[in-house]
Amino acid sequence: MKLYYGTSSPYVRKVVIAAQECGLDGQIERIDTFPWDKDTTYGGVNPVGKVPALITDEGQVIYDSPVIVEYLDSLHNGNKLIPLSGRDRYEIMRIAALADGMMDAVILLYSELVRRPEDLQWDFWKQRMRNTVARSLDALETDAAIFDATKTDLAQITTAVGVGWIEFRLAILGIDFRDGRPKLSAWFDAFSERPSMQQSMPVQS
Ligand SMILES: N[C@@H](CCC(=O)N[C@@H](CS)C(=O)NCC(=O)O)C(=O)O
Repeated sequence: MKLYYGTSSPYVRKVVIAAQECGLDGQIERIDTFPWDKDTTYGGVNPVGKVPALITDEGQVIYDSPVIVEYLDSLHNGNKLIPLSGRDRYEIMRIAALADGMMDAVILLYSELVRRPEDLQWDFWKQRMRNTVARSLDALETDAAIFDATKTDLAQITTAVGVGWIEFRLAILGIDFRDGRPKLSAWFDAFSERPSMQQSMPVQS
């Protein structure tokens, strides 16, 4: 399999962690991709122009990150990252959607702060994204009550890459996810000990 990859993307990190937790990381070749490059041809792989995308051994193209994780989860018989049925399946998918939505908001905020010239930045928009991130983190503080760092699933992986990225970009965003969120904070520290987390730390690209 081939993974269109970026070293600082939390969505890519989600897939890398999932692959390792599923015992599949040795089967994935990484293709370094910078979707913001003005000359990139990556839109021919994923028309939306976002990493990650996966090419399966059969040549099928799969995106975006939740779909890739579901595909990887179908390739092994161990502990499933997404339960196949029942209430737990929808609870895990809901929390993963919450953490994905939080990442979407924080990345829009980051893009506004870093990619847009300061005199063109829109304060209303930045505050709206900050509010979304704060509400989502508060909801994850509640959801962290059911997290168990000794196990793994899509909800925990997505939350970990989301809050990990907020911490990675702390100096630019000025958002301390730990502030007033002791459960989320303690869970993240414990979950971060997993080898899949240690071996996928974000790196500035
Ligand atoms: N929903 C997508 C989001 C992926 C995404 O936003 N990737 C960012 C990198 S962190 C990207 O490639 N951005 C390039 C762009 O927006 O043009 C997923 O889960 O895979």
